[in-house]
Amino acid sequence: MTGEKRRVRIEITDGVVYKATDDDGKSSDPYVQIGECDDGKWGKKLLETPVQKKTLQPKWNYTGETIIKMKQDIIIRMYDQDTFFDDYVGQYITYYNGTTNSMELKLSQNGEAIPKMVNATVNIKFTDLGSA
Ligand SMILES: [Ca+2]
Repeated sequence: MTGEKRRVRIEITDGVVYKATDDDGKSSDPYVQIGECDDGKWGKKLLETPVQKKTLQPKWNYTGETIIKMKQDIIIRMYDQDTFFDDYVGQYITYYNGTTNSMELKLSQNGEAIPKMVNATVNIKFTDLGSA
């Protein structure tokens, strides 16, 4: 049912960054955040991976648990960690449908389902752990 709170395990295994954002033009320090999406905007942060240093093929092998409402829009977004201001890489906007699901997300500037320009990909698995 829409709005029902579900406990969810989220595994963020790895990904690819297509455009290096570090000053040397060769690498990035990527990490991924997942948050609630309210009216197309970033809302409450739910999870965040550690940073993978100096790589365009990050392997986070991260597992976290959170609570997401059914049909709640969520944003999966990637940043490159920098000393002062982290660079935004891209995002994907979807919603939680209550099923166990592995997918490769294509992250873009605006997070649309079929982006014209893909900035990065992220492999992610949602496992539904029941009502919360
Ligand atoms: Ca960096």
